[in-house]
Amino acid sequence: MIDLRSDTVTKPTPAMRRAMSEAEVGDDVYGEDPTVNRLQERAAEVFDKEAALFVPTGSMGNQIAVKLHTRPGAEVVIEERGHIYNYEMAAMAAVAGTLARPVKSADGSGILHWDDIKAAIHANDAPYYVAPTGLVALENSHNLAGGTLLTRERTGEICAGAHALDIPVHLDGARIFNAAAALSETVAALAAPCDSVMFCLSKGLGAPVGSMLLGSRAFIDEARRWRKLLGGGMRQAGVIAAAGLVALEESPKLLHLDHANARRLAAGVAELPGVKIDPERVVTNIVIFDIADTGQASEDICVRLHMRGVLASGFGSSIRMVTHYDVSTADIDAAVKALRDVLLER
Ligand code: TLP
Repeated sequence: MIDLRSDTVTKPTPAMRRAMSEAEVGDDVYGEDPTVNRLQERAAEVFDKEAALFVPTGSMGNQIAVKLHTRPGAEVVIEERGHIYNYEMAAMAAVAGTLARPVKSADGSGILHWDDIKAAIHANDAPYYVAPTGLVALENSHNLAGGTLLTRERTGEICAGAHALDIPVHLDGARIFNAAAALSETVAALAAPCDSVMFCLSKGLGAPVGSMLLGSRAFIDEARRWRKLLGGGMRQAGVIAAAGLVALEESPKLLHLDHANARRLAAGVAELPGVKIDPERVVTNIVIFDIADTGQASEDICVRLHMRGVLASGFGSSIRMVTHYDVSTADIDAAVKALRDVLLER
């Protein structure tokens, strides 16, 4: 199977498995797991933030951040396809008691400008019957917008605008290492103006489990309490943190290969009848294309791709394919061929 459903499907590398089997462990609820502590210190260093917390999932990291930055009844301004809003089980309502205020990017790229955000903000001087804005939530790279990017400058502009109104900014950086590779920036520079950032070890970086939440020391101390409250206090978690350390050190340098494969995939599918995609917009490892003009349903196409050994995700009139280190350039060519066969078969 050529599995292009997501980069979450990556299996741990031999180096990760070795590190896991040799990991020194302790009880992390007591703060005594040396490998978890090392991962947290190293992540804080790489991101140039005061502190970091190892959390089981990206969703938990994001939702702790939403909870800590807001009060119940506040709104969270977020791009309309943002993961925190669409794919985290309405946790921002269930856990933090907040309401999403979704905004569109003017050009449909998913890349917001401060002006798009400003128009959606209810500042302290808004009429009393309007919910105040408690948080701006950004996503880099932006998954459902097709892995699009926020530059350092754009993030800085948005944070400056929000901070001038005393509104914090959280960055869902599940794939911030992909963003950094594509922009030739450091993750620290991309996250610098944000009050908190979450990134995933378990996506393109290839670790089996885990994400990191980063911010000020006081924020992370409080986040640790909320991780426990949500059932995320882990014990000998060094076994998985060890793989995370390998992922953090080794995997970022390989992401450009996934991006080249994504560009190759985009160029290939752009040639197929009824497929709409602008290959110029494919800049990281996510390829989303519209199949409305093929006259076929995305679910149906995915089922028939599956029969040809290719897994993809269909939603609405779109199909998403994500490249990662477990797919080769030959796999990409085979996937394009399988899609061509599926589309021409009717
Ligand atoms: N994304 C998954 C699905 O949930 C859609 C995927 O296959 O891409 N932020 C972003 C931007 C994400 O893409 C994801 C997962 C998360 C947060 C949540 O991470 P997990 O799955 O660890 O809770």
